[in-house]
Amino acid sequence: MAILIIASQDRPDWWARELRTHAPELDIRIWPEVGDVDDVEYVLAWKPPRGALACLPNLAVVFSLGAGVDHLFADPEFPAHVAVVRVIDPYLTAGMREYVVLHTLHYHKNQPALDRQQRDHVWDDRARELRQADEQGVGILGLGELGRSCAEALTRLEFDVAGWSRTPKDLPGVTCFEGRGGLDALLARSRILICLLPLTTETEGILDTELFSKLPNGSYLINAARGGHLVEEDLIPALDDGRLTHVTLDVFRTEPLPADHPFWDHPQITVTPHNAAITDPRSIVIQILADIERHTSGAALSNRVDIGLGY
Ligand code: NDP
Ligand code: OXD
Repeated sequence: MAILIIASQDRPDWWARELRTHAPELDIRIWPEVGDVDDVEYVLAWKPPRGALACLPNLAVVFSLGAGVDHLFADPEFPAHVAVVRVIDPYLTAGMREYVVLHTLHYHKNQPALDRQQRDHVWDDRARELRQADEQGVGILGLGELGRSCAEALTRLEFDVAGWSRTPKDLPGVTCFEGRGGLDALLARSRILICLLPLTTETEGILDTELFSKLPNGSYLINAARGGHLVEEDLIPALDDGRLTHVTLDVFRTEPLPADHPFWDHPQITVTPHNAAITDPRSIVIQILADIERHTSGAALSNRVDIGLGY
């Protein structure tokens, strides 16, 4: 039995080192040095090249090195019979919670306008209408592992939090909406909209002109999910016509964001390099090894993805 790491864009040596620290007896290989393909039963993957998984005849489980699994299903040759396990990890959840709280507070405290005032040497302490946190409607698209934790943290800060999911939810202090029928009501009350959805055929391109038109005028957007959620060409017109005031983007259709992309220099766009929450091999590897043990003994895997739903 061998474990193959396919993560050329995500520090494969670090993952290998962590695996070897905890299980020195394992046969660990790093793509593209696969060796005998028949040996490989488990793969740790982040954005594997097209066809890389399909050529492993005895592959049983793919461990996504992120919470999202769209990077696996983007491969048209993805072998649909294998099990997929994704990351659910307290450090990852904390990282996202911190990112979302940071940028929500940035908007709540009107920081983009204050930054402009400092640049222009303007002292104006009345530059925004007074709005308390409990008058600030915050909407979260996606109430899964990450969305729920962000909703709880923002509720503790007394924001007026609502969330949207595919199936009904009941979260203390959070107004919950579900399904396509519930989306408009969430948008209408969200001055700060946060996207934490998985990228699937249902959610691709959801952040578009039509959605922006249903938000209160002058809203803020934080997209920490996937670049594919945003219709990029719809964003700058929505900022220009005042529908949106400022947006924070951690994820992009093309990553790294090309140096000549207009988002880099736009004064109303904050760009971060897909680092809202980072998987930490030190904690994930322990989970992966436990799952391999479970799989070997015929027990159920943890955090298994529903391939039909795509998340
Ligand atoms: P989960 O699978 O736990 O949660 C997904 C949520 O989205 C669920 O509430 C689900 O609804 C909802 N959802 C899915 N499809 C739809 C739909 N069609 N309509 C309405 N709601 C829908 O995912 P996580 O919270 O763990 O992660 C979310 C995403 O965040 C990841 O897929 C990844 O893309 C991104 N991410 C980004 C990172 C970064 O650094 N920028 C780091 C980690 C993750 P239901 O509960 O009903 O199933
Ligand atoms: C993830 C990510 O999906 O880092 O975990 O984007």
